[in-house]
Amino acid sequence: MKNANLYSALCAAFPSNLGSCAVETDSGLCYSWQDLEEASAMVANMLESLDLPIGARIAVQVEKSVEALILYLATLRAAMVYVPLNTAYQSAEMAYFIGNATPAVVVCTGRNFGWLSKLAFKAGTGHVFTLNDDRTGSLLDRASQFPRSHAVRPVLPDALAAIIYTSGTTGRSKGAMLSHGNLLSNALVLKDYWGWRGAEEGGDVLLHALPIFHVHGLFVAIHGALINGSKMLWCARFDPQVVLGQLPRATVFMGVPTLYVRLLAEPGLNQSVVRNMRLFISGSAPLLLETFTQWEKRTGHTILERYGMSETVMLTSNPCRSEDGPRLGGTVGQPLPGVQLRILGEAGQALPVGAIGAIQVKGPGVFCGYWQMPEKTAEEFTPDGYFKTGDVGHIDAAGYVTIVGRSKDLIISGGYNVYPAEIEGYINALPGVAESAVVGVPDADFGEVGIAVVTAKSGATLDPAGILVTLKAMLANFKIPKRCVVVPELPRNAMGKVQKNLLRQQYQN
Ligand code: MLC
Ligand code: AMP
Repeated sequence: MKNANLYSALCAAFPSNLGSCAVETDSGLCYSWQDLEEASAMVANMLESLDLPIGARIAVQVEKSVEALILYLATLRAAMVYVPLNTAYQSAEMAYFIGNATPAVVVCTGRNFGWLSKLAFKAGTGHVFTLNDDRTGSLLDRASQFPRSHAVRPVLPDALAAIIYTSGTTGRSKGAMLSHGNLLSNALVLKDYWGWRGAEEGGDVLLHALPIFHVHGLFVAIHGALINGSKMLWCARFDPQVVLGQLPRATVFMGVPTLYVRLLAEPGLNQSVVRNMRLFISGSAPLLLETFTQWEKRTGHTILERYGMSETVMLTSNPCRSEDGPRLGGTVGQPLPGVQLRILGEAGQALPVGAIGAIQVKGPGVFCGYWQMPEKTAEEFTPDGYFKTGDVGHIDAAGYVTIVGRSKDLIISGGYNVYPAEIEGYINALPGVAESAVVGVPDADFGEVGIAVVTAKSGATLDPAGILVTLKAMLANFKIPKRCVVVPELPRNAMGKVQKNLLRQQYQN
């Protein structure tokens, strides 16, 4: 069997000088390529010693650290399935993910061990380890007793590498299953398309400031650097001042639009700070034309905007090389090599150039389905094998795609997805609430934020601030609507459906 393990491909690209720095943290620590190889070998050996079946899920909710990256690499090496979870998730959300993924191993911060281990053991998880962002925890203690060498387990391309939870339109999250083949093909395409420079061409250096529990920070950014043997400057969290301080040492930066908005607010952002930069990439949410233009004016660099999803990894990109065409603000560029993208009308007919319709895609990065949800998977694919993205847009004669909206009821806030149906479910269950509608409105910092519009049961009095406080105790902080208003009734159309477009207009300021 030809080995298609993603780790083998990443490792094969490590530079010949394994002692050189692979990851430098913002606290000044340097991890060499050899450190990544040996530490991931130790953790992989430890995972294998647990006698888990191939494909066992390793669910991870930890703060960003290089050790968390090592755990991801170890999971790949051991042919187990990595299930990263946002650190903002609270107990009810975690109970759902653990119940759905049924992980054999859960790794959490020491701070959360008490409640999370109880929850995991109850759901049948056999092992719960801790991993903190200061290189402590039972995971590393255990792994330190294992050998520093490890034979990567060979896998076929369709073997699962990760399950990424994306919220569902009906409220419950769905786990998108991504294979080694999905992730490797996308990493290789982006390596070429974005012109990553190997060490012999001066070498790219990636400034990594995104969280590592979603596709953008974990796959696009990390795979990009590793498969090119490029060093990463690692920021534990996004702090514009720290990023500005590191920019002169970097050549590539990836961010969601909010990161660019916040950097633009820094007086210290100027052409001198970005003098060594080669490429600024934006994605995960729409980049406003205003941000694109201001960035060009202030820095002299044209942001490259790309488009992707948890279910598909990256789908389209503006060109990197000028000979491939200009980077057009407001567009997400052209389909990447290997991606077939089409725009369909409401009756399922192919639309002409420029017409707005549903975006559907096919390609090597498109996932293997939703974990244990065959009906949902079937619903999201067309009979001829295209995935329905839920995004709405058009494509021009030169092949540039523009996203104009979404058919899915989704708010993207600072690059995180918030599904109104989930929040409405929680609000509707509160005492005195008759019904609610959560809508997204424009926001200068997060791009879009949620507003909750609520009606009371007859005779009940609601306290909008109290509703938000209650929600905060139950849900991840980024899901909490930024405002709550109580109204006598929600606007409805003739079919009785709540007219969210009217609410969006009414509350947009
Ligand atoms: C934090 N808050 C948010 C928020 N992030 N609210 C809405 N949307 C968000 N994204 C809350 C906080 O809980 C806090 O509330 C208040 O807003 C202000 O917080 P902050 O200190 O300003 O937030 P900060 O910690 O700085 O985080 C902002 C951020 C972060 C932009 C750095 O959200 C972030 O890292 N976003 C990147 C998300 C990402 O990587 N997405 C990729 C998905 S992959 P309170 O009440 O507690 O004070 C994908 C596919 C693809 O989409 O194509 O890439
Ligand atoms: P996620 O489920 O977190 O992977 O989010 C995927 C969604 O993010 C896509 O379906 C799009 O709606 C959105 N998205 C990603 N990149 C862009 C972009 N460059 N412009 C607009 N929307 C984007």
